[in-house]
Amino acid sequence: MPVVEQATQVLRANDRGGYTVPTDGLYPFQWNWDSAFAALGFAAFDTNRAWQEVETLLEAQWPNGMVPHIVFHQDDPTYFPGPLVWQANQGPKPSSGITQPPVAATIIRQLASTDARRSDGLLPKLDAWHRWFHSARDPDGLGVMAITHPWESGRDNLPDWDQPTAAVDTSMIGDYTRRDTSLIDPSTRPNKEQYDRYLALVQLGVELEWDPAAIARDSPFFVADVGMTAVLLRAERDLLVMVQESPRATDVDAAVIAQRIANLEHGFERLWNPAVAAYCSLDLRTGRWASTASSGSFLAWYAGVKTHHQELLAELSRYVDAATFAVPSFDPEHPLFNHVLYWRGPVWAVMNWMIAVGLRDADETDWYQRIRSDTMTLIETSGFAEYFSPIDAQPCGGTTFTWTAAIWLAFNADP
Ligand code: 9WN
Repeated sequence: MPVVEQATQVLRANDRGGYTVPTDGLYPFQWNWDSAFAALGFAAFDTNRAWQEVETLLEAQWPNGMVPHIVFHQDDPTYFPGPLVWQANQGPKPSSGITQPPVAATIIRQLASTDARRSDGLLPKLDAWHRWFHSARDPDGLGVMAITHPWESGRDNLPDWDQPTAAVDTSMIGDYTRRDTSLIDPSTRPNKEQYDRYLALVQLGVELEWDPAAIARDSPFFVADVGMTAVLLRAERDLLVMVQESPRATDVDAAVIAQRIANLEHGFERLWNPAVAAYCSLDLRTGRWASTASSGSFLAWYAGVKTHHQELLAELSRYVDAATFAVPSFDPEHPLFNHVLYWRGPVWAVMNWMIAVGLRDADETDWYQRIRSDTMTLIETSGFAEYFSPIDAQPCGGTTFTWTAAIWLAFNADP
C-alpha cells in the first residue's frame, strides 16, 4: 500500500470522534501537542477533521487559560496516572493539571486560509492560553518559560531534568502500578526513579490545588525549558499574524502580543550558554545549566531567533555527524546518550518537523531537505513508530503512532 494511504489509515484508526489518540493502547486519551500535530496531518486530506481536532483540544481549556496536557474524554484504567490521581478538576473536562508545548497556534495558522471564521473563533482562546504561560510559568517576567513537571516539556526523561528532579522528595508516594512498562519494553521507558519523581510532582500539584502561583513559589522543580520557550515564541508570532490579518479579531490586542514577543525574544538570549555554545535549559531554582544542548536547542530557528546562527549550525552538524539519522534528541557524544531510551537520544518526527521548518524559514534549505529526507526514510524503513534510533533506524516505543503519520503527511505535502 502506498505510504500516503498507510499514514492516512493510521490517523483514521486513531480517530476517536473529534479527537485522536496518540496510539491505540499505550495512550488512550487526547494529548495536547499530539493533537496539534494530528491536525497538521489531517490537513493533508480532511480539513474539517483537522479543525475539529484543535477545536476539541481548546474546548478543554481551563478558566485560567491553561490548556491541559491530557484530556481524559472517557474512563480508561489502562493508563496510569489517570484522572483520579491528577485530581485536576478545574476545566470543563477531566484532565491533567499541567500543559504541554503550545504548537496549536502555529498549526492553526497553517489551517487559517481554509476557514477564516473558524480560526477567528479560536484566537481569543489561543491568546488566553499564551497569556497564562507568561503569568503562570514566568511570574518574574524573565521572558523564559518554566516547566513544572518533566511531562510539561513533552520531552519526559531528557537528561536536562535529571539534576533538577533530584531535589524532589519521593518518600510519600506509596505503591503504584505502572501500565506503560507492561505494554512497551521497559528498558526503553523512563526508569522507576524518574517515575517516582513524576508522581511526587503530581502529588505536589494536587496538594497545591494546581494553583500556578503556589507551584511557581513552592515546587522544587521549576526549570526554564529552551524547547517550551521556543515553541511559545513561535506560537506568539503566528498568533500575532492571525490577529493582524483578521478584521474580526477585535477582542484580542495585537499590541499586547507584540509586547509578549519582545519579552520572549529578550528572554531567549538568557538561555544562551556560552560554555556549550548553544541555547540550553536553565534550572531556575539553582541557576544551573543543563550540561549540553538537546534537540530543543535547535528550535531556536523555529522561534525565529537567528542571533547565534552559525554557532548553532556548528552544533547541529556535530549532532548529525555523530549519528546516522538527524536529529538525535540528545547529544550523541555525551555519556548519557542512549539511542533507544526514550528522550535520551532517539529521533522524534515532531521535533524534526519543527527544526526543519525553522531552518527553512532561516533560508537553510539544504538543512530542511536533509532533515525532511531522514525523517521520511526512517518512517518508510521502520514504520509509524513512536520514535526511532538515530544510529540504526530501529523503531521504538508504540506503533501506528498518530504524530509520526502526521509528520510524514506534512513533509510529503511540503517538498
Ligand atoms: C506523558 C503522548 C505523549 C507525548 C509526550 C511523550 C509521552 C507521556 C508518557 O507521550 O508522554 O505525557 O506517558 O510517557 O513524552 O511528548 O505527548 O504521545
